[in-house]
Amino acid sequence: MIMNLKNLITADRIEAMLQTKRLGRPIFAFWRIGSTNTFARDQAMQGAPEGTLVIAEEQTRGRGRMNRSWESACCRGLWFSIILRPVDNSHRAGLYPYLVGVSVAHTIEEVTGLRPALKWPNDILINGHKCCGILAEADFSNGRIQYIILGIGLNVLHHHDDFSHSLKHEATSLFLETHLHFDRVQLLANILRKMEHQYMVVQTEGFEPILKEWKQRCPWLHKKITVNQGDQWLEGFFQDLDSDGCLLLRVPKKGIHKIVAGDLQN
Ligand code: BT5
Repeated sequence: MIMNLKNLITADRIEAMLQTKRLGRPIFAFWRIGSTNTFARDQAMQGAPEGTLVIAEEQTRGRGRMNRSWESACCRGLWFSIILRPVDNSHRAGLYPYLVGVSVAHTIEEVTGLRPALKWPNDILINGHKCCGILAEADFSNGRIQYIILGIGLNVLHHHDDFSHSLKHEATSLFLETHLHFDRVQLLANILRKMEHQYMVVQTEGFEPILKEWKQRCPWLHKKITVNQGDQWLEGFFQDLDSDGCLLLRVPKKGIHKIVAGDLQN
């Protein structure tokens, strides 16, 4: 694909399109970086304010959960991290990925007309293929949340050949699903606006509305599922999410298991 230079991600273009008060201010925009989450964490440790955005056209060491890697092809996606510093510590850090999931799903639906599925804990799928992953990392030192880094990877302009062989059949992009060339900066501005709105909802109403919407967008809820926890596989029914964002798995004859981390199999 030939990239139109006008569509590259730059701090100036982001600033011109932002409609937020806090999220996306200030902006660190890179051509290439190891991982936006790692850079954001270093900035947060040095006192960077809430709302700080770190974004890059390419990541050479993009990270997923549990030391997995995240493919971040140059100029194809949105690879970015946001620093939050929630003041009310009853707000549980583990719930923020749900805020991101709902915000990104909303935005995708708005621009594509497709309804993405949210898969526990924090994948976004279109037609059964993963188009977005979320990596949240928090520092809880001195008895409170010092910062949360919300890392978001969204495949936007990828053609099949932009994915590695192993991902070709499991990943997708907005382009592959719609054949439309989205302006990634406009998309970013829309996502940040939604995230800021949801963050305000959390501050006034807590996470309940977000968890409610997340569940409406999760086709696995109330279905039979298998959860992989490393060397353990658990089979049961996806009963609910609890108020901490843990998955409640009802295992016949064994009751409810509370799952904090794992992967849901199809
Ligand atoms: C995630 O982990 O899905 C979280 C990904 C977060 C990436 C963002 S990009 C900006 C920020 N900076 C970072 O360094 N990271 C964040 P997990 O649930 O563990 O899924 C990882 C798995 O997704 C991999 O093992 C692959 O199977 C698959 N995968 C990797 N790259 C992908 C891609 N581009 N699209 C779809 N699936 C991918």
